[in-house]
Amino acid sequence: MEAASYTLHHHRYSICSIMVRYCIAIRGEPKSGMSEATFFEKEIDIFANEQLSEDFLCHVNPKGQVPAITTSSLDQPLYDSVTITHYLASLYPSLMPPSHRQLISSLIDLLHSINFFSLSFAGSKNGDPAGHIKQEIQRRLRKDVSPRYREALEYKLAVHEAEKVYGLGSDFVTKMISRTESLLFICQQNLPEGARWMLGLPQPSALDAHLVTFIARLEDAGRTNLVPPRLSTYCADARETEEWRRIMQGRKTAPGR
Ligand SMILES: N[C@@H](CCC(=O)N[C@@H](CS)C(=O)NCC(=O)O)C(=O)O
Repeated sequence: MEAASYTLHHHRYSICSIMVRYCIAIRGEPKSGMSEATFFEKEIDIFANEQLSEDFLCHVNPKGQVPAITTSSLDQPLYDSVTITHYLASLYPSLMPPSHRQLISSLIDLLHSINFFSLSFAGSKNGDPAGHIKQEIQRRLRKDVSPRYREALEYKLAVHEAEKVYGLGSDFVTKMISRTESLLFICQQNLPEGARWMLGLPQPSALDAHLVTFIARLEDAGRTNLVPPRLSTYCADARETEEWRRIMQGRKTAPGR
């Protein structure tokens, strides 16, 4: 049987894309009886609004976000980093070893109940990224576009209002900070003394891929004060690994930080 091949649509400074890229980098051995899959990367320049193109919205991700995976192995593209992670774990079991699957999955869900955009961009000196994308969607909607593209842009606008524009309100950001503190407290309790990886597992799991990226983003966005020292060391050690270096190529998780 021919090995499956996947195209990951991503952006180098997208936190959710980095989470998935790190999962792929640490994926380990394929499930027994399955052959190794091939992963190609396609960069979508979200800073130049490529995620708003008709092709991307209609054929890759109606939410107009990265990461997303397209493949001939599935009827539909896959999008949302948590959904993609579960799919990857079904192919590469060490991402969610059966003995710890439930805990890994619930901690990843808890982590993703935090709006990363709020913590990354609230009070940003680099303009208003949420407003900029909203204006671009509205600009395209004023043009003579095909009915399917109009519908796709209207859906994207609704998603964007709910997830991004709303996410920058100060009460909402305060709530996200408090969720972050609770999450990191729980995670620290699940990092046994002296352990390299969460839950004391011998190799990194999907939880490490999501958590390391999240902590790295907090630090790169100037929110180091939210990170307990032991988790900061845990993240710094992970950032020294060959897998992290390979995907990040010496970059931070956000530009110009
Ligand atoms: N819940 C989604 C969030 C994806 C997301 O918001 N991606 C951002 C980059 S981190 C994006 O594509 N932003 C461009 C936009 O919203 O138009 C996931 O976990 O994948």
